[in-house]
Amino acid sequence: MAMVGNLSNEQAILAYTNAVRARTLDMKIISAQRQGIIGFHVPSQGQEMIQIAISMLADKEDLIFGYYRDLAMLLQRGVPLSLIYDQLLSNSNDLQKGRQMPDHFSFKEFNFSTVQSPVGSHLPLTVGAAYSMRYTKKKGIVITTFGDGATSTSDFHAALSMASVFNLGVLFICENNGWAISVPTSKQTKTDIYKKGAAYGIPGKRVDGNDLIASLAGLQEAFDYVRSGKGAYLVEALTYRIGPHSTSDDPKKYRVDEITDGSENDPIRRLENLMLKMGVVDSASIQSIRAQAKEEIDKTLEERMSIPPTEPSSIFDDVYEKPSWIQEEERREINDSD
Ligand SMILES: Cc1ncc(C[n+]2csc(CCOP(=O)(O)OP(=O)(O)O)c2C)c(N)n1
Ligand SMILES: [Mg+2]
Repeated sequence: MAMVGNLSNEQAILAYTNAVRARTLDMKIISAQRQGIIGFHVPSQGQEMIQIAISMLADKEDLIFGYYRDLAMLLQRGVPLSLIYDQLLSNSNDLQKGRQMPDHFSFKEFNFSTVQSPVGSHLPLTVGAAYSMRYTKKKGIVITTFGDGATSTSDFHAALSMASVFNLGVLFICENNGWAISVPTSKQTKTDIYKKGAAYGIPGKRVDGNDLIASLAGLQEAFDYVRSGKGAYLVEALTYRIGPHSTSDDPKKYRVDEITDGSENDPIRRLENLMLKMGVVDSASIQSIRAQAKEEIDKTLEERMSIPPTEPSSIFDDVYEKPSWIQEEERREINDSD
């Protein structure tokens, strides 16, 4: 039977479907941002394959410290679309009660820790989390993703150093999309990112993050290494940011797009072509996956938009065990001004 890599047909189709869902969702969010429905967005387009590969290999008990561009990873991990929209909309169903910028997700049930805004600041936390997991004899490893720009922060180096010295189970995965906003990777580093592990005694490898099968094969070795208790591992996944850094950015000012949505070198198109070649899907099933994704993504946004926003007075919740009289007074003022 023809197969895509070592994947069953079901696994390949699920991965493809989630990549298409992520791409479609991304475009929907940008459109909603332009209409003033969602405040801000950091697109994940182009980076879907490495993210899907990470989720395919991660176990449920593994703790993920992702970053703001990991939409496809979340979908493949099984996070419901409705919860993603609730966060983006800051509605009253938002698990973070509207206290985070859009895309700064936190899904405890899925072992996905809160996305941090300051670049690289989550990396030292992964070391603490891995230490705690070992101390409390919890199963699983810690997986973290970050951009090429994050490797220029001191937090990256502090994290690698500590993870190595304490022999901790952290899988560091750099999603090198070639850019840190308008700064190309060549202005971040003169050496290859995956080689930086060597300075800390951490093995490193580079994978083609735009190819699902290559990503899975490359990552497997890294997962096996970390799971075996040997220590941390650094993977550099070469990928590409299709489109702007965020909805506040215009990349035409500083670059020519090398990969565009739907072009032959688009990672989703590459998987699609492979699946067609292996006879895993035909063009009718591709059309149907795409149409279903669009319908689900349009319909779910409509549905979640009807949920009322987070109550402004909820800003006082979860801060003190017993609110002071000043906070009670302020809460009353907010409620009275409604
Ligand atoms: C400490 C810090 N410095 C600067 C910024 C502004 N900033 C936000 S994202 C970003 C670029 C990060 O690039 P990279 O790590 O490659 O991730 P990418 O956005 O390309 O996925 C910058 C400079 C920030 N959020 N935090
Ligand atoms: Mg980058």
